[in-house]
Amino acid sequence: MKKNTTLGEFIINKQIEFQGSSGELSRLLNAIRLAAKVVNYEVNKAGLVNILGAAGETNIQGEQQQKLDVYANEKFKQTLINREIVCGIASEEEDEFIVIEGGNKANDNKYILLMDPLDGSSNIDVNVSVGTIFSVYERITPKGQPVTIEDFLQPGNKQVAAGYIVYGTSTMLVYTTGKGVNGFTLNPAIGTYYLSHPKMQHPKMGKIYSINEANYVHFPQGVKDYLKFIQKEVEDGKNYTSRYIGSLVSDFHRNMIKGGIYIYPTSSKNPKGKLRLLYECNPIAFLAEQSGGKATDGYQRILDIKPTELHQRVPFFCGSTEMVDKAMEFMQKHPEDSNY
Ligand code: P6P
Repeated sequence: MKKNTTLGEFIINKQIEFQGSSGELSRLLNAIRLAAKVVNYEVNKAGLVNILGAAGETNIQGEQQQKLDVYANEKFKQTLINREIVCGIASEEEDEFIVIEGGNKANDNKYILLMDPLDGSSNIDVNVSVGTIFSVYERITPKGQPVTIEDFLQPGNKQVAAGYIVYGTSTMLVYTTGKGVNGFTLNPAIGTYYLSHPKMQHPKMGKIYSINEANYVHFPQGVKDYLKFIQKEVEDGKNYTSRYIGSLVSDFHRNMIKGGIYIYPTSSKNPKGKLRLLYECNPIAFLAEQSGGKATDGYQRILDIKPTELHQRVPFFCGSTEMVDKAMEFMQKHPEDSNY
């Protein structure tokens, strides 16, 4: 497909490839495209108006909600509900999942969406890139009635689509529908996304490792051993570098382009890890695998984990296949840490 293809054209062309598709997924992706533009506008001007600072409330994670968190959550919800494209939504910013009634029409929709509307929001005040992460499934309960928690607790290997918007030096929308990963860059002057990164390939090996080493003393032994292995490699003249933005979307995006591994392990502070399985790890894992990378909890494939709770957390090892495999070698010497 030619490089100056717009996201709209790409979605239409891809829909044609999906034999017998109803167009619902295309409409869903177009709704995300619009909401992303609206949020991008606010994120980019956040420093200019009094939209920064905590909204004073805390979300279910016990984290101060930045006003932009709340704003992004509302914008994505509003766009999806107004267009009656999905029958249910789950969000990091919502304690419970949202049933979208909207007359029987909405209940007849087959897709649900899970999202982290603004991940890394603690970076907003210091002008570091943040992102929106989304994950799409087909409902599994019968159409025509309200969705249930069962629809949201599907393993990541059932995802229909997943992606992120990274609000960085440029705004990009990167997504997959299970046929590879493609990246689109927003031209803010005209509000159009253009295909800038077709068929993204995650390098099998890299030299970047992303982890918050301040928690080192609390890490499981396998992670400590992996970090010691890297330090030994550096001693032996191998080239590694530590890069940690504190924004999952940004760290993953960089590693997918340059190669690298991102690790958020368990620790005494986060006994199950910090990242949420349903709307952070599963979508990022889907993108990682679709671009040739890998994502595990240190022991098993993220996409095979059967969720038990909406906001459950898991340890996350994601990125270049050879780096994830090496880290897992060290983790598997300590099976006791697999029972988080
Ligand atoms: P820490 C942001 O809150 C986030 O969920 C990810 O985007 C990021 O990688 C991680 O948490 C940062 O966590 O504990 O290192 O500040």
